Amino acid sequence: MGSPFADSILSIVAARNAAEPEYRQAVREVVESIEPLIAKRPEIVRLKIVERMVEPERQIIFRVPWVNDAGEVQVNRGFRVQFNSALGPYKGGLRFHPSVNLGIIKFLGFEQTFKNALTTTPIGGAKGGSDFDPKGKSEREVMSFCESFMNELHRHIGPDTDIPAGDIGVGAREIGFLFGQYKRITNTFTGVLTGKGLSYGGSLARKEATGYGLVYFVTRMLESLGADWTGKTVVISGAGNVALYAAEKARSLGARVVALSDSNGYIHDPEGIDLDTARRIKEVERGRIREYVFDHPSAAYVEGCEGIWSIPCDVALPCATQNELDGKSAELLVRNGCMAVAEGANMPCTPEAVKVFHDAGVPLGPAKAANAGGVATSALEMSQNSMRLSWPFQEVDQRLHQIMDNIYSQCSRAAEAHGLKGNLVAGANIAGFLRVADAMIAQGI
Ligand code: NDP
Ligand code: 2IT
Repeated sequence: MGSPFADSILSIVAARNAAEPEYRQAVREVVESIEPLIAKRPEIVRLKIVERMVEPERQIIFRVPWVNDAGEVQVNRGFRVQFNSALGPYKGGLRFHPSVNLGIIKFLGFEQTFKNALTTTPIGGAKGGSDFDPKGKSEREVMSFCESFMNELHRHIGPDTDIPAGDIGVGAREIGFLFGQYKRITNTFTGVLTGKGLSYGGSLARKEATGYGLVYFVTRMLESLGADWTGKTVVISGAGNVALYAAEKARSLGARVVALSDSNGYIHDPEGIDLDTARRIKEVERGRIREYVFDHPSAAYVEGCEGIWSIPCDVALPCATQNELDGKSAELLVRNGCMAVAEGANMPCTPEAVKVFHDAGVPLGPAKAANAGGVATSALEMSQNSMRLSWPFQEVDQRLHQIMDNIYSQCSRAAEAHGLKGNLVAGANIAGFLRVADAMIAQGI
């Protein structure tokens, strides 16, 4: 039981979104975190700001028909949830994964709104995607799906309206196919998507940005403990865009990354993972992480993902997917002496895991702060596209670094100002919420 305010919001959300547990989980965390604000800002209650925030501005669900290589017609479901435009045009990624449904997209869009606010760039929150599984599909099948997806999506997006990007299952290849189809249909060449290839308007450092940004954020967490990356043992789940570039940056700062995973299992290389091999397998060959041991027989491959958290480490970075790190795994990490955890994925820690870390005094960098470097750099890509120029890698990386430092400062200051010193989860929720709430109040009902 929370306060009457939290209970009333959560009961509305439960009634309206009964079949969407991930969405309700994301809302609960924010609503409980902003409790200390509610007494200080009565207009938030009077103007029903939270009730308005938990109802997306617009939800689009559409049919995506396409033809596979066997000549058979396939039908997938497409989504775009335009959550909140108080701070700018809708912005957020597209996820292509068989587990995608409306509740998953809504949890991601809700989180995105506050994350984007923390970046202090002018972007609202959205998310989209499909239950299409790009795994095992030919290049032609992926292209055919992307084109069909854009045949409907194009009428809902635009460089000043809604700017999608990548997420799980959507990387530079898919963004290219989507961009090409948008351009063909609309006869415009604009920055309507981010994460584009460098030859047609993409930003340098966007590919690296989420992983690098995560590591910049953790640098500040380690500093608060009087520590740095040198000699730290790091466990990272996932082996996709976020995981690989978090690993690269952590290693460049002197850490040893000993584990990576995919949805089948994990590799453990106590000497430190050879990232060239990992990148070749995942980025070039689109293979499975188990193939790593063919080149590095001294490393171990273990079937199943959860066991990755039993590997002793100083820093744990869950970078695969939601609810991948539960209470039991959190207890294992704490028992093995883990000193900091930060979420590269969106909502990877279950509420039980979050509680274990808090009770043990292990700092936790929440997703909407720690992984905001990707979307922040997407906003930098939008700026470059609007100006029709492109900044050097170092300039984008420096801006990213400043943004991540600023996000950390906002979170730790907001936590302290509300009597929750060190609680970065509450700090991120309060700071992000306030920014969106103030803009909503200013813009009327
Ligand atoms: P990728 O598709 O590049 O990689 C995803 C990785 O996570 C793969 O290794 C994948 O394994 C693994 N994975 C996906 N689903 C599951 C699952 N159900 N169980 C176990 N492992 C799984 O995606 P990203 O790296 O881009 O995204 C990873 C996380 O980071 C997501 O939560 C995403 O929302 C978040 N994120 C991404 C940003 C970005 O800029 N790309 C920005 C901010 C957050 P497999 O190959 O077996 O599917
Ligand atoms: O979860 C996220 O922040 C992303 N997938 C990146 C979104 C974006 O618009 O770059």
